[in-house]
Amino acid sequence: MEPRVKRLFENIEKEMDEVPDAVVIANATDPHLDYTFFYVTRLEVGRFEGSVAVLYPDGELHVITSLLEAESASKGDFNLHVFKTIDELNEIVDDLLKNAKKIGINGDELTYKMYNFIKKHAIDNSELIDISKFIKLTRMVKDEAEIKTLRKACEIASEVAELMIDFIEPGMIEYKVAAEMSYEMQKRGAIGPSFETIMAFGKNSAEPHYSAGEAVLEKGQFVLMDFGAVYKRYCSDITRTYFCGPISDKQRKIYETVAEAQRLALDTIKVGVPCSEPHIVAAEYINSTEFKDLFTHGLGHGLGLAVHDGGGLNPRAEDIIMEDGMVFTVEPGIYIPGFGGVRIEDDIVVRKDGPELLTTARKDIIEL
Ligand SMILES: [Mn+2]
Repeated sequence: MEPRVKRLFENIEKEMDEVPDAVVIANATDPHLDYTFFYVTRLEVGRFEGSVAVLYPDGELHVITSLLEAESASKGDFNLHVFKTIDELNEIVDDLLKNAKKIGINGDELTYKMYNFIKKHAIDNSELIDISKFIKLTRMVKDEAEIKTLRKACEIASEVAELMIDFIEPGMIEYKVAAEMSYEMQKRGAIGPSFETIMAFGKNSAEPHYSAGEAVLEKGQFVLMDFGAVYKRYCSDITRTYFCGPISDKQRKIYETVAEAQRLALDTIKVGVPCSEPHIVAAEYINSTEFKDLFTHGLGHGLGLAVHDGGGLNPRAEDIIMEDGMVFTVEPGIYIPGFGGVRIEDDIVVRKDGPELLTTARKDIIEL
């Protein structure tokens, strides 16, 4: 019995009259892997291309994989089926779905090819239903094992953010600093960066989705870094903005405004609050200052096995109510085209009385 599988079916049951007889999670080829496969199997190692998980309402979990992944899969706690030939694969899946009149699929992640694979193995007159909404809701609420892993991913990123305070100097190139950060994260146990590291000097910091280019750091510039670590498949995501001194009055004002917006947003976060609330509070504050309309994105997103793990803190999320264990980024920013920007991002767990901070790097005004 896998409690995560059980919880998924419980969430389906809350809204659907008839729950599916089975849910099938099917990976195609990397990068078309459904992280829900890793969520239910808890497998920390292995790629599992072409592997399939079959989930039943009582929490029973079956995993079908090839010989290539047999060793990695043997570490899991589920019913394992290893196939050597395609005929064997077909036989196993046919057998697991022989009583399933309704089959749940993850429409958000399933490729057309794997959809047809499931359809081929479903019995006649069976129905395939998209249950991606419930998968998202289930994965949004992290259990303590997940939070422990996320805490470590965040600790690695926080340490590296602080390490950069002494490392970065005028004359350095953006991409070389980004490379140093990846190296330092991996030295601390990360398997790699959780996305392309953003290292933006000067006016480049006004582009929220810049990456790292060839700009050379000069005195008086913003230094915006947005990055994260993958640890045991779980992602952290942190942003710090430093200044290659001396800092100007305008830079200071932008920073203090973003920092206050983040404090106000964090103050709203607790169990029972709509996910739209923190964004509204942060945006209203920024819009009441001279930096009106310069906060141009949502306040935060869900975080977990994926960097954008479903759900988020934005004005459209009024129907999703915060629950204990939800993990979000909280990242207000102000961006002035041609001048530069500031973003401060932390990762938090929603708790009963307020947010539990997972990222801990310094965020006072720092002149390098
Ligand atoms: Mn983020």
